[in-house]
Amino acid sequence: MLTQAVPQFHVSEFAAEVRAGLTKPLQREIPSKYLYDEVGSALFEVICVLPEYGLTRADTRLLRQHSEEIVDRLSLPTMVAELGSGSGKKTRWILEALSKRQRTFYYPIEISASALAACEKELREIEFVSIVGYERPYLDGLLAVAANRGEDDRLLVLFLGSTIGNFDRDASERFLREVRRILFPGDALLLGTDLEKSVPQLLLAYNDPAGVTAAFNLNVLARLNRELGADFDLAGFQHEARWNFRERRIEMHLRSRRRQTVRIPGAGLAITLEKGETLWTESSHKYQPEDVLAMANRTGFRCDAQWVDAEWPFAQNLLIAV
Ligand code: AVI
Repeated sequence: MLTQAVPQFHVSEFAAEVRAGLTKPLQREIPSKYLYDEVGSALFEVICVLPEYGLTRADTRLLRQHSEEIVDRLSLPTMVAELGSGSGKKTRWILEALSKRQRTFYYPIEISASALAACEKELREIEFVSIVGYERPYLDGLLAVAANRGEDDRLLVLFLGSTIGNFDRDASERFLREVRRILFPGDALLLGTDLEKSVPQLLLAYNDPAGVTAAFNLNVLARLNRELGADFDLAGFQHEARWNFRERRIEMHLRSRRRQTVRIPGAGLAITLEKGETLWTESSHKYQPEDVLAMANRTGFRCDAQWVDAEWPFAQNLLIAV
């Protein structure tokens, strides 16, 4: 696989965002993208196989069952760009279906070099598929892919796994509009969205009894210790998953078990946390199937088809740029 690399997070950007988040007046935050260093990405892979977290299996099941039908709905030839390919396991089904009909160019776009390497290892043996990875933020990578398209090429963008749910609702629509601006009418976006389900089921999915999600969440503090010289005592924090009824999202927080002062020299910061105060680390929005149709219409797409998993409410949505 060829990889087009561009340096990602400069330490200064990381430090500035951590500083901005941790000094917010009402609720301190750490941006969720910083959960995914090498350790965090490995822990996320384990979350995906936990019995309590059905999201990834539902996503994969839908792709396995419906890839032929999805591909039948596309205009060919189509090149495939994936925003956040991760290990690439789910993408196999689409690439196999597409490569039966045409030679297929696949462009995974990832900020993690190790995830890109894993993705290429997973998919490189599929016949008639060429892979060129882009180690860049999503929209930068997509712009680069679109700039190299042939005159007759259509583009299929994959945004799987309900990563869209980790954006605030406004930000998710802004992001879809940005994606749409890069596409031509008739191009496609396959969007995975996790659907609303019972609150106890959701809470268990984000606070599993084996403690893997807790480790994933706490690792962000370990990362601040490693990369910004912070002195977080991980034992002084408790992982918490809560359902926000108004916003219809799971929130992950880290609750301080005592009043404590933490120094983060790399961000030029020292903060004092009260006992019980939380650091908000992630939101995971959940949808109704019709929310996705409305969101598509508001952002320059129409929903061509929607497939919902029977076991774990999750929808695969094929959106066409209008
Ligand atoms: C990557 N993303 C869709 C996951 C989610 O479900 O929001 C991240 C995650 N956080 C905790 N468990 C999984």
